Amino acid sequence: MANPDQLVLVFATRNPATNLRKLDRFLVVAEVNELTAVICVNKIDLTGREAAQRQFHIYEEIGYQVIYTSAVTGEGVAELRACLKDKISVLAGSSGVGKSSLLNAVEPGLGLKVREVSQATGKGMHTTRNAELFPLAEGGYVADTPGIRALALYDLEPWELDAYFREIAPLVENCQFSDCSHRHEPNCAVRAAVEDGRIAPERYESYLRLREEHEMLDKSAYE
Ligand SMILES: Nc1nc2c(ncn2[C@@H]2O[C@H](COP(=O)(O)OP(=O)(O)O)[C@@H](O)[C@H]2O)c(=O)[nH]1
Ligand SMILES: [Mg+2]
Ligand SMILES: [Zn+2]
Repeated sequence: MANPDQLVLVFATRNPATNLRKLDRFLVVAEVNELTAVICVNKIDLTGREAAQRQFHIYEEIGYQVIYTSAVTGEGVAELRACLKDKISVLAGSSGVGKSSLLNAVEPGLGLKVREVSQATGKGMHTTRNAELFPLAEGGYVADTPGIRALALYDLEPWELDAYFREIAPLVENCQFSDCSHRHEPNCAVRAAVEDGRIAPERYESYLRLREEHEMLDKSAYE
């Protein structure tokens, strides 16, 4: 596939429940690959726009574009369409968040298969199998991926994560220790920012979890 210009990370306000850890992981993937990340929060018809904004405003605050949509009511679809215009975009997100529905709304005529939700389990069946690149009438291309949940961040040293959390990156030079892990060291600028609300606790939590994961990966590489 041609190099994409942007990664559109699709999440649902509910059904399936929002997984912010996953969003933070995707954002790191985007930063590592120097891809613009746009966050699309779908199914706002289920919660209302305000509730969705309360949940996602922390991402707007750190500079990501967040588009609030409903493939059912059409709200936000024009904004999403404008965002996709003339670019090569990859839509990523868990199955069931509404990626195919959104693309059908953006581009009537695509006729992408929307999965049926099983009445018995409430879980959907997989219908999107392989990534395909669709041309958009207004210009640009978009790929509907089968989900990039398998995306791991192998070639990354734990401390390199600092650079990929936008709000953490500029602070680390103020930590007392240059190899600060931002966990327990004295005079840590990152923890200070978490304590006085400049960094959202959820984001800090994601940072710590990803870092831990990388430390494990690092260790297992030598075993
Ligand atoms: N309420 C609501 N349901 C939606 C919305 N978008 C998609 N759905 C439903 O969510 C389910 C999964 O949609 P689909 O487009 O197949 O998701 P995908 O797996 O991400 O491609 C289907 O039952 C859709 O009808 C939305 O904005 N609001
Ligand atoms: Mg789909
Ligand atoms: Zn620190």
